[in-house]
Amino acid sequence: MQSTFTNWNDTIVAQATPQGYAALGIIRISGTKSLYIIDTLSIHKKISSYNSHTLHLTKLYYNNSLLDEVVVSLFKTPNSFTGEDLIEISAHGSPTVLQSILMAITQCGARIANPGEFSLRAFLNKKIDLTQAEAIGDLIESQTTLAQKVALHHLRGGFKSDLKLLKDKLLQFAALLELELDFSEEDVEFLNRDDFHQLILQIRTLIAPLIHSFTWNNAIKNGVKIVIVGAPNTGKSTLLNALLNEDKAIVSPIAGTTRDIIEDRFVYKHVLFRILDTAGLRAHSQDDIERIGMQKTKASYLTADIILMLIDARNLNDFNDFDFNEIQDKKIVFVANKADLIQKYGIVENHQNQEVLLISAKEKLGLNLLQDKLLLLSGLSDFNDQNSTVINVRHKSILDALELCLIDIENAFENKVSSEYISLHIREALQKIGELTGDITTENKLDYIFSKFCIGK
Ligand SMILES: Nc1nc2c(ncn2[C@@H]2O[C@H](COP(=O)(O)OP(=O)(O)OP(=O)(O)O)[C@@H](O)[C@H]2O)c(=O)[nH]1
Ligand SMILES: [Mg+2]
Repeated sequence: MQSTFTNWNDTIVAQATPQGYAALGIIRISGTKSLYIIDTLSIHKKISSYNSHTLHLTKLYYNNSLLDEVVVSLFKTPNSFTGEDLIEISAHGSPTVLQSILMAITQCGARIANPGEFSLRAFLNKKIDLTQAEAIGDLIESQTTLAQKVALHHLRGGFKSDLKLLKDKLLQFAALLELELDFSEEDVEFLNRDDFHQLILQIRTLIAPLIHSFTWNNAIKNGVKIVIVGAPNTGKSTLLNALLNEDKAIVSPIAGTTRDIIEDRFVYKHVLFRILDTAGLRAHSQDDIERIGMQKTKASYLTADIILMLIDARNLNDFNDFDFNEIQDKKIVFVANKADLIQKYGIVENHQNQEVLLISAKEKLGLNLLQDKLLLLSGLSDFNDQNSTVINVRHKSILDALELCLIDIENAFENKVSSEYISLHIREALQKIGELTGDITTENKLDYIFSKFCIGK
């Protein structure tokens, strides 16, 4: 891909809404020619003569033929998303109409935007920092309200304010140390060593929860993975259907019905869960296909966040047959289905002191208990979206490097290593923070980050 930086002065255009038929379709133009272009198309109304932040109902024409009647939003530089003159055209959402408007705009001198180019311009014009730009991408991709809240928090600068705090503290630090270096011949100490140690600890305490929050990254973005396992005929497929509220998997009294893995998603109290129904596990199978199904089951529960172990409520000790060695580090919920046959619901304990939830998938009884338990095990039940959360891989890797750098500083201090050396490490730490907020970036890195956006963002 050509670098977006080389075409920095171009006026760019893109459809900001998805392709396909809809009530409305929005086209966005940004750059120095935006006003000229809209005036050329809106022959009866000179949009550029109005104030910024105004809306205009107008007809667009090209080569004397009417393209559409549209609403134009006018944003003049520097008060726009990109910081440039920016026009948003709300047209009728027909692909042919939108295509013809786009064509006319490019004929007037704009070019089709590269992925993420609007956000890139917003960033380059200092309208947003890098974490906010990335949050736009995360927000648009978010599939749950939780992911949306985290992204919105970043967009409002949540991450940025934490980082600023960090950076200020480090700068204070660096200044005192460098002062010491300037006066090195006099052998004075401006920096109180205890205060310094405290400060490093404080900074590490500040970033530790950020780093830890990445643990939730996958769960927030892609859903908590639950795999239902159990012997054939225990009602795994019936349970999947009950949780999805849909007849997704085939249910039958024949043992060994499910062979392939069946997967779907549901949201419970804002948390997205991915649930997988698998082939029943049994010690001996004569059937080749069933054996392949069982292998697939094993592969899938090894990557689960939560294993939902299902048995028949008529024998609460059936769990004993299961080989738990491979899944010792997994979260497991023990569920006994067909509780309608013993007319007992709620939480009981079996002989192994395992907590077992009694439910009936068929009668949809006890499901709330199970859902609450899954929510609890997901760790996201009391997730506080106001806390800064790192859900971006790039941020996580820089924070990891920053933490190592702080540990280095701490060790260097304890071992009475020279101030020059420590000051070097502090600079490195400041560099890392700059990389996070985008104060320090190379063109290549920016191109890479923004090219992952879709066109129109
Ligand atoms: N009484 C009662 N029957 C149930 C319940 N849940 C499932 N069943 C029945 O148990 C039988 C097996 O159900 P499935 O959901 O197909 O069981 P499975 O675990 O997916 O079975 P395999 O795919 O063969 O491993 C069916 O006849 C269901 O109607 C329940 O809560 N109560
Ligand atoms: Mg099944």
